[in-house]
Amino acid sequence: MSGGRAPVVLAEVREVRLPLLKPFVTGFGVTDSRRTVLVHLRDAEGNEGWGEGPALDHPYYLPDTTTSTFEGAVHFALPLALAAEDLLPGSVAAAMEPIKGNTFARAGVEEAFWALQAAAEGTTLRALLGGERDRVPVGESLSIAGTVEETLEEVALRLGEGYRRIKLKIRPGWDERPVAAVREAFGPDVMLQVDANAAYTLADVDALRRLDAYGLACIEQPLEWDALLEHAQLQAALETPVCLDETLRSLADVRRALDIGACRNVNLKPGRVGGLTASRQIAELCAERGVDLWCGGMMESGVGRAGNLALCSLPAFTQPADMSPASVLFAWDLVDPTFEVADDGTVSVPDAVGLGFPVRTDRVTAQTLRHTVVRG
Ligand code: OSB
Ligand code: MG
Repeated sequence: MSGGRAPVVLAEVREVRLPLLKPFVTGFGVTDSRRTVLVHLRDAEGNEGWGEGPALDHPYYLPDTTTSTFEGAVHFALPLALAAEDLLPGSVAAAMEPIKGNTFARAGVEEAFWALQAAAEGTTLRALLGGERDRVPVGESLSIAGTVEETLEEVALRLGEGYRRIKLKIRPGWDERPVAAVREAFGPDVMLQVDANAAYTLADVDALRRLDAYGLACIEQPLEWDALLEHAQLQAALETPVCLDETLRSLADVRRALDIGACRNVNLKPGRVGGLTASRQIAELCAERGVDLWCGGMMESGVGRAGNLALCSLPAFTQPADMSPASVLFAWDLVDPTFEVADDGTVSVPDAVGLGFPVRTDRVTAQTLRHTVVRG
């Protein structure tokens, strides 16, 4: 590329309803509707870029919502990005830096510029990000079920399908019982971890210490989203590595958390940290510090999963990703064909140029709840 790229002639933001198959139950409550935000770009040469800002509909995971993400993308992230000097993804990320928070909005815009750049260069998102692997190991994140029997059935199904790791959502009253049952039924060798989505406090340290007996890969986000110091206190009291999700919203957050021992394991979601540029920096930091790193999920459509998948091809990712395919989460995907999990529990990183998956624009249009053209 010589000094930047062709001008962007179309830039639009869409709020899109995804066809969730069943409610997702976690420590923060029930998610039974899934609206997401898509960013769509086209340049003067006809190259396209799509990105997703996968905040949830509600503010019970983090402050960002689908609504705030749509507004943030339309009014701030996309206008700043379009004003970036050369429109390259790194410049776009830098141009959006004045925005505080609103990480999902920035990530959706940035992903669209990454995909556009890959399309313009005739290369893959993986190559553009500097990724190596062509297959990525994945695990499932299991909703809180009504009964232990239901949980065991779901675990049996996914292990049978080859998934490399099981993550159980927990909350006070639903923690040791399902964990003990899964260990009892499937043995000590299954990679097992739990995610509390901020449902505990330091007063629950005894209940959390009881989980030390089960050889868990990690306990994800036991305490409140902003409880950085408390997580350091908790980690000192636990043998199981604490993993942070909600608390880590930037490279600086990850550095602080590692510096004070608030976690020994990192869940990285590009949406939550403001995009793929920050994600790559976080990956580098984790590799430097020898900290286990894996890619989390936000129940993205295939548009967002495409970015996650390309990111996971970096060698810094040492543990399986939360990457259930659309066939587990949705009636259908916004990309077609989408990815599936192979018998060995891996997902193939696409070889196709640009985003890597063909977007079903007919479905996107049909599912659009609102739509703002920022340029075009
Ligand atoms: O805490 O990791 C989480 C989904 C939405 C919001 C938060 C979380 C999750 C998941 C789902 O666990 C993982 C996936 O996208 O497959
Ligand atoms: Mg989590």
